[in-house]
Amino acid sequence: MSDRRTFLQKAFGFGAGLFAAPKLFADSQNGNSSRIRSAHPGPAFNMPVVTTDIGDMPHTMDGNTKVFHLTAEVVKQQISPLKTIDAWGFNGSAPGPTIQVSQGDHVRVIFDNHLPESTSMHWHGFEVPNSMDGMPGVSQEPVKPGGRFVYEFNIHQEGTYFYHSHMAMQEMAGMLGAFIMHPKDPYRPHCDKDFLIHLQEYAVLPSNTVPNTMNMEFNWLVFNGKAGPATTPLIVRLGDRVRIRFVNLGMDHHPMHVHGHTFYTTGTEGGRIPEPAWWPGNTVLVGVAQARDVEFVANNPGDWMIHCHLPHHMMNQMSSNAGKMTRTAGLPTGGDMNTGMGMLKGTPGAPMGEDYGPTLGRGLGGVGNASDTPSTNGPLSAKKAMDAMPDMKHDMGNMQMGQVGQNDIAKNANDVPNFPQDAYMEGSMMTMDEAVERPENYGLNPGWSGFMQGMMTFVRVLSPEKYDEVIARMKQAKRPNDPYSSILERA
Ligand SMILES: [Cu+2]
Repeated sequence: MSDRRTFLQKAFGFGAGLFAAPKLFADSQNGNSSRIRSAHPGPAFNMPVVTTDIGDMPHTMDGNTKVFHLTAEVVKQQISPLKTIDAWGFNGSAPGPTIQVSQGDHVRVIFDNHLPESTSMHWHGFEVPNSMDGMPGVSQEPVKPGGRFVYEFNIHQEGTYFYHSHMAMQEMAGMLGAFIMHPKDPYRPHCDKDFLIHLQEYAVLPSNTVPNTMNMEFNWLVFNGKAGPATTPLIVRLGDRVRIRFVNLGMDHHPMHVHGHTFYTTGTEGGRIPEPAWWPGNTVLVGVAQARDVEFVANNPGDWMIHCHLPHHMMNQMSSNAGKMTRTAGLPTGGDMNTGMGMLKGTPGAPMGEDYGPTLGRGLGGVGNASDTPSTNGPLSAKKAMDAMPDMKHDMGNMQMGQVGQNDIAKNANDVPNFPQDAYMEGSMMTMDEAVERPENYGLNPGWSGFMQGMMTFVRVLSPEKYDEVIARMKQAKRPNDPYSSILERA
């Protein structure tokens, strides 16, 4: 802009004052200039994108070619402190690491298949030659187990793109990743922080580690491969202009909601939206196979939720039934979510049948049972269940279960229809601040983690002093391949 202004000034002798008018007009058109401009503006440049909990894929140069090594493999993905699943991903994580290139780059991706079956790599939305599209059996032969395929193409687009296996079930097992094409001309206004959040869902039965890619009842809803409260918050400084790129490669659409701020949707999976066509909101629907970039000035201090607004996507280990039936004395035990998810055998073949009723989706063999937790065929005693989850804070006084503590529930709770709606799901019972401790969580309200599940995280809009303190702690942690490294290097 400044170059152009200088040029125009020279060419036409325009005074600087004339150029202030269009900017004022643009601001008033958008209602509030503080919503549009960062509090600390500088020259526009492309900030590297931070993919929390995932990070970037490194590259090497071969002449003018950016070379990436992408390996499809089975990965252990810890989605929550007590839940590690066997996903299929890339280079050690699911989703795979984010690839970042610039418009005009020439890119080579050396793709190795370490999976037990064939696959290929599709470049979603890329305008590349057909032979590079990664459609197995059509544009190329499938890449066999142990096989390799080299993809090579020019980048002439810009925006938020992604890569994924073109085998549907492989995609649902975690085979996806982000591919950022930074624009040759940096976007304006400049964003001080640029984040990416993958939206994914897994169906993993209790005491299992393998996602059932055919199941439509997803019980683990994750951002960048982590379920709340294990998600890492987005750390920003008060006044920063922030971009968040939501990417959805799953089975459901996700209405992504940000608290405390009004954002503009500035980009899609097809690249940047011209500024006059941006639209304001606080919730943006991110459909399957879509990306949505939103931008806002973080001018409202505090720890603000970012979450999918589908109620079932704000939970972990969801189950089918709730209500009084779970609270009668003498529960038949051992019923599990296999049953609760509708995989009934024998009679009665209905979830509400007496044989199953009280245990459905609740009696997982113990309170808060999870795959990596010792389990029995019968209920664990409260003590055993707690001993098995040492990192969790078990505040008996605050437990929501009427049998244990009374603090959080009314005396007549068991007589109220529909109670409990959220036993096992929410509340301070499952507080695990310490289990998910990390520098980005420093200073959060004690007990915060008990109310974070599924697709939930924060954007923490911190005062300069608090921001500096959290950043200092993040630096101090010296984490290898820190997804935040590009910000920490600048801080
Ligand atoms: Cu959702």
